[in-house]
Amino acid sequence: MSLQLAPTARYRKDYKPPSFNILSVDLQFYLHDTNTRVVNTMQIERQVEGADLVLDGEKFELVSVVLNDTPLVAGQDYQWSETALTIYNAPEQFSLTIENKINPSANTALEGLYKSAGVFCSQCEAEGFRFITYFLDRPDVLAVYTTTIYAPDNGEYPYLLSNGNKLAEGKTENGLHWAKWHDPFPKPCYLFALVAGNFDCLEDSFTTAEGRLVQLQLFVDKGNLSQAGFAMASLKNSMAWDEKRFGLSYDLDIYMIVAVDFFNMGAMENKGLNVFNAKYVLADPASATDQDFINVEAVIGHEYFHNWTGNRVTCRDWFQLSLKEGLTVFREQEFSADMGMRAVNRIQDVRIIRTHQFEEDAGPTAHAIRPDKVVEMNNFYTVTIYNKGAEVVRMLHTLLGEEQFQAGIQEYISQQDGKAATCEDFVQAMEKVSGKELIQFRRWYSQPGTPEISISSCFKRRNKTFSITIAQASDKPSNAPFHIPIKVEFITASGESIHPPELAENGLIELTEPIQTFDFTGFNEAPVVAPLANFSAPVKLTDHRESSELITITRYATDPFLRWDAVQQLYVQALKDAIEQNAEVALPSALIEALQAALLDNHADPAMTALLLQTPSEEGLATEFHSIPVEGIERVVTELHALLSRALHDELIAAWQRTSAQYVASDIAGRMLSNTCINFLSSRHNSEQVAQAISQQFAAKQSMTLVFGALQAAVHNEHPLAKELLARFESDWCQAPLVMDKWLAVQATTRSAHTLERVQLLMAHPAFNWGNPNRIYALLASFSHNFSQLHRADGAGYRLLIAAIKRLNTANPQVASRLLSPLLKWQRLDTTRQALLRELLTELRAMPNLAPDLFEKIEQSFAD
Ligand code: 7MF
Ligand code: ZN
Repeated sequence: MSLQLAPTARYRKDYKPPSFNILSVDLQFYLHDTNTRVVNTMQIERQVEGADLVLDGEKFELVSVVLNDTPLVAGQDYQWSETALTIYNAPEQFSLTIENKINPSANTALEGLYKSAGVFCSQCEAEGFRFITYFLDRPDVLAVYTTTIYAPDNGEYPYLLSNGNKLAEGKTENGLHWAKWHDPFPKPCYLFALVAGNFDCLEDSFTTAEGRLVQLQLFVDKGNLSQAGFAMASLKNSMAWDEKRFGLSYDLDIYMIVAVDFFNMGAMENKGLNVFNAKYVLADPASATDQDFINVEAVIGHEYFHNWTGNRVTCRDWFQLSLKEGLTVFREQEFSADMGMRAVNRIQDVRIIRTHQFEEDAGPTAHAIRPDKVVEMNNFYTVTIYNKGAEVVRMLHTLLGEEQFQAGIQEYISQQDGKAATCEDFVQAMEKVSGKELIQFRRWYSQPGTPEISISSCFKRRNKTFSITIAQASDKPSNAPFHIPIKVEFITASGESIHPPELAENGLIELTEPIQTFDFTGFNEAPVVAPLANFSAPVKLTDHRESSELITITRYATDPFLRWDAVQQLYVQALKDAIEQNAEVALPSALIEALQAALLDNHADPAMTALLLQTPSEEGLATEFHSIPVEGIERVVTELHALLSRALHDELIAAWQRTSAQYVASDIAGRMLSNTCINFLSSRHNSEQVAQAISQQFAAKQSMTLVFGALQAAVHNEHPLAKELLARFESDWCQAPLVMDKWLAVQATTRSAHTLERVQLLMAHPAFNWGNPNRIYALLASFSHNFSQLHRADGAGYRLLIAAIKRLNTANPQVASRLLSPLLKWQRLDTTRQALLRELLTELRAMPNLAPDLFEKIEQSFAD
């Protein structure tokens, strides 16, 4: 046993307001690669009699502490440890100046202030400001920041950026230049940002609804300006949309976005100075797919929308993270939906919830959207906090309607502007404007787990009544019943939709009891019940449905999500049946006919047809099982792909020819269908027609969507053309790292027995780089979601991933921790795989200097 000290847990119930408040802070940075000097002057006010001032600070060198112009004496006036500086006998109101030194070049964790690829860059959320200087690093301490940046005036750092407005700039006598920034809005330190480097800058402006002119600046690496236009347009769209739909305008005179190559996450909403991973900024049709464009728009929107939901109103403590993230994801989803394909977006969001959030709920790291206990905050940027959090906000929207929901937002913001709020404050605002009681609804914040819904019905011909009985259960036995909004449609066998008088206009039923019956009148026959329209709640429907009913829903439901979901249920039932009966996969012929008809229908939305043909992923199917049958899942998913390729062959050819003949620049939906078709078709290895189709599509150099679609189809289906296309793609794009990420990912996600050896080779390829998170995500996170190859029976997949995690443990724990998640569900695997994983995880746990990020997750997976 190693004698490592367990990192300490923090509990939501222990929240206490800070003993001191920091009103304002003046920061001076003297940038240097290995020895950056920070001078930090804070105006501080005591809040609690008798308390010591304990400031957070880690991994830097303290130079001096001065209180009201008096130098303090170590050991007498203050004491410091690895993680904190304690000042004794601090007065009521005082100024405190701390000087310290940091080494940005050595900072490979990319948290705090770091230097990568010639750029100084900061990332402070959640608790990274403590790596920059001593501070009260908690979101309920809001200060006004003035920041002066000094850097060598040698051409390496023409841009010196921080939050707010630039007050002044100049040069010193000793070869430095400087810029001074002031942010008038009080903010927590996690929203602080500093960037210094050499960029190209795309300039634009936006006039707010009140007629204020806002300067917009988008900074990208030299030479990339031509790929910045779409992000700028998305920013302006976001600003206009937030005014129109939420009545919220931007508040500073300048909005800056910097795209950087080395970044752990997608992007960061620092006040007035967003920092973005370059992959969510740069996009042009030749090098970025349609999905890349959609992601850029969504992430630009997300960070912009944080200006009100996160920055102006921030979080009281990190247990409230979903207050800003769930709400901002909801806003971003609505923005994307209003900008483009609402139904397609909704279906894709539901897929994320079902494959990843339900998976998290079923595993050892399950947590409520407002957790009770945290060891390492970085582990809580999860699909539960973000995506389930957005679903909870969406349920409020469904229960209250757009008008009352918007009134609730206005109420919440006017009450909490400039403050640090809680989830409770948010629900109270919604309650106040609507008069709707949300006591039981609050359980969505406190209880983890996925509710399971089961529906039975009873038709009485004599009095034409139809009643449905809905039962709710939970995968977490201690859960009390939830308040669940369930939107339903009733459809007759002939496809008529029936709206009984007892059903609300919008089809909404509110389930609050463990079991509850709802009565409806005016039915001449028993209708087909189609529950959960628009996925009105993040729940599982557990009933086994008749194929004929699902076919009726697919044909006639008015809600596109319901039509798509019925097909998904047919796929899942067929796959589960084949596993359980150890039989070959078989689909109802009515489904095949419906898919054939959809492929041939000139008037059907090609995007919806593409989604109907999207079969369950192996990971998605695994969430259907408590005990995961790895080989069975791999077998039936492969069989279903082959079955559809065979049964739909002629229609796939026809649809591919139709869509590829009529591309226009904006035809995202057509390209989705082309790629879907070519993917099925590529499983035919000896068809000249198919080989030609692949080659023709791969040659469409103006569209990365098509080029990559063809490449992926060939590689994933191990088509004879795959090798050659990979080589050509590599030689075309070897100078473009973000495009090479696709090349790495497509190989790492191939369901082939050779994939693991290939990934091993690729770790030594020049396109890979252990220091850049994007490269690690592209190759290794992709592999970690390659179900069949990760779970190879010989354990080689596990060993590869664990070795990577060990290598990253000290270099970049956040990235290491993300790679670990797919390995934690060992308790749901067979005994052989359990043994393999237990041994590897035990070994990892014993590692010296194990990062708390990894410690917390391993502990959770071993608990009970
Ligand atoms: C869209 O939430 C959706 C989610 C934290 C970093 C961005 O704005 C953020 C930051 C993580 C994981 C996902 C996202 C972000 C972060 C994200 C980005 C765009 N406050 Br970690
Ligand atoms: Zn966010």
